[in-house]
Order: sequence, then C-alpha cells, then structure tokens
Amino acid sequence: MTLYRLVVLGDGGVGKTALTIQTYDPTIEDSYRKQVVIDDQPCILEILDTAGQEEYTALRDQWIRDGEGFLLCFSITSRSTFERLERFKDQIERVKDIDSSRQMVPMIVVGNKADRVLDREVSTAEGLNLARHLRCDYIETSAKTAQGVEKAFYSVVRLIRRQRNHDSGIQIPTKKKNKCLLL
Ligand SMILES: Nc1nc2c(ncn2[C@@H]2O[C@H](COP(=O)(O)OP(=O)(O)OP(=O)(O)O)[C@@H](O)[C@H]2O)c(=O)[nH]1
Ligand SMILES: [Mg+2]
Repeated sequence: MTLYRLVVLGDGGVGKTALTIQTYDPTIEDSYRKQVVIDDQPCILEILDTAGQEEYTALRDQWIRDGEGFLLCFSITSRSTFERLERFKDQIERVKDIDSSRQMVPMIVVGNKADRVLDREVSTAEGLNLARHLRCDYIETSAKTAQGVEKAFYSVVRLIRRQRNHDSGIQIPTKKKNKCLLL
C-alpha cells in the first residue's frame, strides 16, 4: 500500500495537534498512521504533528526533510499566526532546496478554528490571497466540528500523487499557474 508522509506546520496553539487527532485511528498502533481510501486508492497516511514554537526551528528542519506534503496552518482567530506562515514556507523551500518559481511543494494553507466566528481576525479573502501568493490552495477547517479536516489532508495527498506521477513521467493536466482555489 502506498504511504504518504504529511507534516502539519504552524505557530504554537493554532490547532495542529487537534487537527491531527481528528484523523487518529486507534486500531493502528502507531497513533498517527491511518489507513484510508482516497479516490478509490487505498493508502496509509503518516501524519507528523510538529511543535509550533519558535525555539523548535532546528528540529523542524528534520521534520520537513522527512515530509512529502505540508499543511501550513494558522488560526483565523490570530493574525500573528497568519503572519508567520510565509516563514514556514521559506523554511520548507530552504530545507528541500526548491526554487518555488520552478517547482511546487505539495502543500496547502489551512485556516483553522473556523468555528470561532466571533473571534475571527483573518478574513477568508486574506487567507485566499496568502495562498495565492504562496501558489497553493486554501481551506478553512475546524478541529472542533471536523469541518474541512479530511478535505485538507486528502487534498495534500492528491498533490503528492500528482508530483509522483510527474516524476515518473505520467502526464496529468496541471492546474493553471497562479490559480488558487478555496476548497
Ligand atoms: N474552537 C476551536 N478550538 C480549537 C480548534 N483547534 C484547536 N483548538 C484549541 O486550541 C488549543 C490549541 O490547540 P493545539 O492542537 O494544542 O495547538 P497546536 O498547534 O498543536 O499547538 P503547539 O503544539 O503548541 O504548537 C487547544 O485548546 C484546542 O482545543 C478549533 O478548530 N476550534
Ligand atoms: Mg501540538
């Protein structure tokens, strides 16, 4: 079965652990491994929940090295977490030695805590704009209500699949440059 290694990145407290736990399958011993079927293909998701605080920057290099796809998470209730996202993207590109003008990293911008409508500090339009700037899609999630959570993880898997197919020479039509979707 195909294995996909996903890494959940984002500032402290944005809900990375809560999002990861939403996918937790207690029948599998390794807590953050989950067997799922995506687009009729059975696969195993290995989800790495990372620590958000600034002091973990060095450790994060290793987590990024091990990952194939990334969820760049912020909380819609905290502008500072939103403003930190670009640095995570820069760190991914540095570690993976990728030139973003030529190559895409499988990743998605995730605005979590969407259930906290009254505490919103970052609008959906702003989330979408940042995603467009980073050249990926945007999704709003809630680890509390499960809104968008599965979709967020699955869409990164689809991006990894696309990239693996591309690397092995299989042509799949890619989406238009700079097009950014609200999932
Ligand atoms: N209302 C609401 N609360 C959330 C949501 N996601 C996380 N929380 C709460 O936010 C707090 C922080 O969530 P965590 O999942 O621990 O955040 P984290 O990103 O893992 O934080 P670090 O591990 O410190 O980097 C907890 O009290 C969660 O219950 C959400 O979608 N909605
Ligand atoms: Mg955590």
